[in-house]
Amino acid sequence: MKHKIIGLIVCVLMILNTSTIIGTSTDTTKTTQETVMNIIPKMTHNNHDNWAPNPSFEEGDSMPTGWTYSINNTSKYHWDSTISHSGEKSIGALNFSNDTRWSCWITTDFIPVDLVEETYEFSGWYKFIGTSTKQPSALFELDMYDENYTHLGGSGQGFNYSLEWKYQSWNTSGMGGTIVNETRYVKLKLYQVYFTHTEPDPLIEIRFDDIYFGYGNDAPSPPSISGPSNGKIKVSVVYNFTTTDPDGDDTYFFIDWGDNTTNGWIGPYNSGGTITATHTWSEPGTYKIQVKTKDTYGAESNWSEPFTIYITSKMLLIGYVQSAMNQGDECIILNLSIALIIKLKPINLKMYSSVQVLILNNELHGVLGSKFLAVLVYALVLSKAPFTIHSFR
Ligand SMILES: [Ca+2]
Ligand SMILES: [Ca+2]
Repeated sequence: MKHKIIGLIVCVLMILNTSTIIGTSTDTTKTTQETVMNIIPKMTHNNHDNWAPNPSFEEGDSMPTGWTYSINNTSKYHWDSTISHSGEKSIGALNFSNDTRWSCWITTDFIPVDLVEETYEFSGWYKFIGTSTKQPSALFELDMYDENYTHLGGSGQGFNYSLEWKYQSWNTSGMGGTIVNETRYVKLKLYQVYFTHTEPDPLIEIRFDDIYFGYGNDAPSPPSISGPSNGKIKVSVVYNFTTTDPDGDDTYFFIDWGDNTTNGWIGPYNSGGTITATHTWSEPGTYKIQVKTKDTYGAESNWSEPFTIYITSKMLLIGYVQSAMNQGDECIILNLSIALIIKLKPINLKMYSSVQVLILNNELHGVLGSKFLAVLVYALVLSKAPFTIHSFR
C-alpha cells in the first residue's frame, strides 16, 4: 500500500502492554467460550475480504454488531446517524474525563491471523468534531492474542486532527518489531487518545466509519508499453498497455503522452489484460510516453520506463551522407553534412554543416545513395550543428 501516513506516526510500541501507554484496558482482554465460538474462519477469506465485523457500523440494535467499547470512567461513546462517511451511521469516541486520556471502541470477536507469514492492512475513515488546541489522535490499533487468547500487547498508529473525513491506513509489515510472533488472533481498536500529557478536551469527539482489516493490498506493476517508435504529425498512433495486479484486482491506467497531454485515469480493466489507446501528436519531435496504473483500491504503481517515439513531418532533404544506421525496418538515422532541409507547411529552409535526421522508409521519394541524397520524406531533425562558412570547401 502506498497510502501516505500523514499523521504523526505514533508507533505504539506495546509489546509491553497497551495500558502502559494509553491507560488501562484490561477489561477488553477477557476471553470467554462465547467469544471463541465467534471466530471467523480464515479459509473464507479472499484477497480483499474485510475481516472487520460490521465495518460501516450500520447493523445492530443497542450497539453496533461486532463492536463494543472499553469502559473507563467518564468516556462516552456514540453510535448514531448524526454523521457518517457512508451509509447512515458511524461510531464516535469522546473523552469527558480529566484523568483518563483515552476512549476506545473494540471488536468483540477474535480474528485469526498469521502475522509472520502475512501482511495485514488496517485502515478506515475518521473525522474530528470540535475544534480545540488540545488535539487528541485517532489511533488504529491491533490487540494481539496468543493461541490461548492471552493478551500479548498492542500495535498501532495514531493520526492527526482532521475536520474532514480522512482515510488512513497502516500495514503490519511496516511495524517490524512491534508484532509479536506468537500472535494467533487480533482484535481491532479505534481510539481517541492524548499521547502528550494534555488534559483531555471533553468537547472533542472522533468519529470512525468504513473500517477495513484484511490482507494488505499490493499495487499493480508499472505497465509495459508496446507500439511503433515513430509516427507522423497529425496521424494517430496505436499503443498497447498491459499490467498485472498481484491480487488480481482490476486496474486503471494513466497515460502521459509526453506532449503535456494525458488521458486521465481510464478503466477499470482486467488485471493482465491488454488495453489499446491511440494518440495524435501535432508537432514534430521526440516524445517520451509514460504510463502508470492503480488498482480499484487505489494502490498506485510507479511510472513505467519511458517509451520514446519520434514524430516526423514532411520535408525535402538534400545533402551528403556521412553515415547511416537502420532503426528496424521502418526508419533510418542519417548523419548528413552540408545539408539543405526544406520543411513544408509552412515552408522553411535551413542549411546545416552537419545534421542528424531520422527518416521514415515509407513514402520516400527521390535519390538515396550511399554518398548523396535528395529526397522528399517524413523526417525528424535530431541534432544539428550550426551552419559555418568553413564547412564549404
Ligand atoms: Ca457508516
Ligand atoms: Ca491490488
